[in-house]
Amino acid sequence: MAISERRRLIFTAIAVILVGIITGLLLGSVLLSGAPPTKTFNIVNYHWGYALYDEDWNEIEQITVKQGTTVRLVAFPVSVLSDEIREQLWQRVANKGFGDYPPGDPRIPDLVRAGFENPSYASHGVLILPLNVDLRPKEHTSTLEEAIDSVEFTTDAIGSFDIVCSVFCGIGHGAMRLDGAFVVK
Ligand SMILES: [Cu+2]
Repeated sequence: MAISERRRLIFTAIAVILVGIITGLLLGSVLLSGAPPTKTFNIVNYHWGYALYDEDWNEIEQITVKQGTTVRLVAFPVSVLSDEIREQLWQRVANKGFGDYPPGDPRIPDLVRAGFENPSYASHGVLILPLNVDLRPKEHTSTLEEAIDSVEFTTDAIGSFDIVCSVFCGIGHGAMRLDGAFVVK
């Protein structure tokens, strides 16, 4: 074999190996840098309280995510939920009591139900002040798009954050809060 031919073979071999290494590195970096999926949580607000659900509508006690997670929060008014879930939530109001109505007062679900039939039944807000989240879902709209409100953001600060109401919604407004509802670890 002539020297120049051998040299050409060696060069070709080196070139093939280099291309292989570079392709491998590029593929690896693309796979590793793939952004983690967005985590979605549903928040329902009602007279007067909040209920939290994961993206499959399993109820959860609090939203817990790791720092750096991209989170999508979707806020729903009770008017878009099933009668069954609404009754469940109003029963919670009865268990807590409000205003002149003591905890467990059996008149409360009827009162809230009657209020809900009124087209001006108040809407509520989902405010997480330190995270700049302020969602304003609307009751009694004609489309779901008008009713829900959502936001997407990446968690930055570690901590435990409260949800409070940002819309003056009546007698239970001051009590409408969920302490430690959003936790970033
Ligand atoms: Cu309010």
